[in-house]
Amino acid sequence: MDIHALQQIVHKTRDERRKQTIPKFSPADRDQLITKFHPDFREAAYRPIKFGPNAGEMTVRELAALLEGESPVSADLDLTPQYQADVLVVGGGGAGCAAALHAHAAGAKVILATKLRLGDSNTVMAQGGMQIAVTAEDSPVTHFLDTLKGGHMKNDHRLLKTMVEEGPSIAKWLLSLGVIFDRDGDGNLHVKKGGGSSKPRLITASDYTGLEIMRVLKDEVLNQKIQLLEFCAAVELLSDGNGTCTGAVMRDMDNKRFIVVAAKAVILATGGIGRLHIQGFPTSNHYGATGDGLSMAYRMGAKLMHIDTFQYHPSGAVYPEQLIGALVTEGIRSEGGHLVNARGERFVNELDTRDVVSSSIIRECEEGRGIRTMSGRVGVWLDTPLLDVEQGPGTLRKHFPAMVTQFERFGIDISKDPVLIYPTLHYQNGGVKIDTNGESDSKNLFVAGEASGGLHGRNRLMGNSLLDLMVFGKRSGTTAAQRVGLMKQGRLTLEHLTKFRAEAKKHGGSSSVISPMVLPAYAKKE
Ligand code: MEZ
Repeated sequence: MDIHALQQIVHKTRDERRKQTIPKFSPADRDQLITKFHPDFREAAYRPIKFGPNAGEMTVRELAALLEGESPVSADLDLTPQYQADVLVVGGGGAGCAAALHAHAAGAKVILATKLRLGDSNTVMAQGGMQIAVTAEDSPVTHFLDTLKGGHMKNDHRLLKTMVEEGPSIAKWLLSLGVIFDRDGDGNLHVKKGGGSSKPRLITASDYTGLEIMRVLKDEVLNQKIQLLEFCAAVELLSDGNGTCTGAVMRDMDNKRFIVVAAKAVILATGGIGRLHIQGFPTSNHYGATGDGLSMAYRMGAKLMHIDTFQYHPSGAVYPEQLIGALVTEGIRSEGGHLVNARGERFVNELDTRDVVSSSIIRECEEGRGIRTMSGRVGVWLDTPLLDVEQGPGTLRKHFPAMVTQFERFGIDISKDPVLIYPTLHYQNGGVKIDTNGESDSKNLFVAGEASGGLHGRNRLMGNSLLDLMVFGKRSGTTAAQRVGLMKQGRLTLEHLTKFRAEAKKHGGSSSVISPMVLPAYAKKE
């Protein structure tokens, strides 16, 4: 059936649905639902890691292959450095820019290297806001408890305490740099409620919050004249032979040659992993999200944590085909948008945590209550026109201009017609284990933002990623700069890689997988 014919059920059932309140699931029902339908629980998708710091632990096959993969750097590479820095930041998204700015402000000579352009990152994809306890009714303690509950109590308490307590100072810093957040009628920061949160706590810049933050951070990196290496992908770390990180080997993607950067400390801010398309899922992530930092840190001997859990954002676009996997912000559900199955029924409290909402969408589709497109994809409806019906014509366009435009480009008016959605691979809940200053198990190797792990437990709450990357970008940048002030540059060796290769050989590691991946598997080969 044509998509417009299928949409009619949403319009027909709207008035009836508006009278309903859908209760949240009991803890036991949530657990049962997640265990049965969440992709994290599909055993066949997982296998144990054969060797290295996380040997024997389970992760998805796509990531296990990369962690055990072969470095593109040969043992006899000439390690004479072309560049020298106090602090090398790898990654040009929010975490990387925040780390570089704070390291620079603390007096370090900083190089920021990024494999695409400055700003190309998942930060710009974060639409619906940033959680910070800024209102009189809210507090960092409440933020802590909400996040802990959302993370299934598996969050690292010290990281979480640090993040929620530093939130308000981050908001101030961003405002001082010129980020334009939404305000209410009294001029205070306007706050919205996100899934799994007990208080309205999301500060927003319309539905392009991450993009607005990145606009300002990018400008500031340029204003401060921080040295940039664009189209320059880190592919291997360097060590002094005693486990301390001393720089990185980069791939100059324009000239197809290796570059050696000597640095007294390295901050990996390489972002997420969506472009591995774990379990065949589409993704909301940017083109460079291939988990590079995880493989490099792993070879260096840094432990990873929670790498068996990923976030599948409930609302990835299913139609039109050009937008498959693209994010349809949770903000629309926060403002009252209903999720509706093929029978016109609601089936979950739309503001439950993401793992619960995604599992319930998958359940609807697997049990035959999903909507199938002509190309064979399946999803459920997000009733977007409801916002205009409830809050007056023009609401959707006013509150979600980026979302309206994203669909308008394909001739779809989401204020008139509902959107077909299905979970999309959005975030890696885990990553490299860090302490509260962002330092990994390997000395002078720091990790900030999505590449790090522990803070979010087994399920991240909406809006906590933007705060995470600002707080730990800042802390890693400042700590690294202060640490290296009086230090001498250490030796540049690949001894950690030689050890790793020996272990790989012992355990039957495959040399056919080159890691890090740098660009998605479907990118044009060099
Ligand atoms: O934190 C996020 O993932 C986020 C804000 C996403 C969204 O739905 O807008």
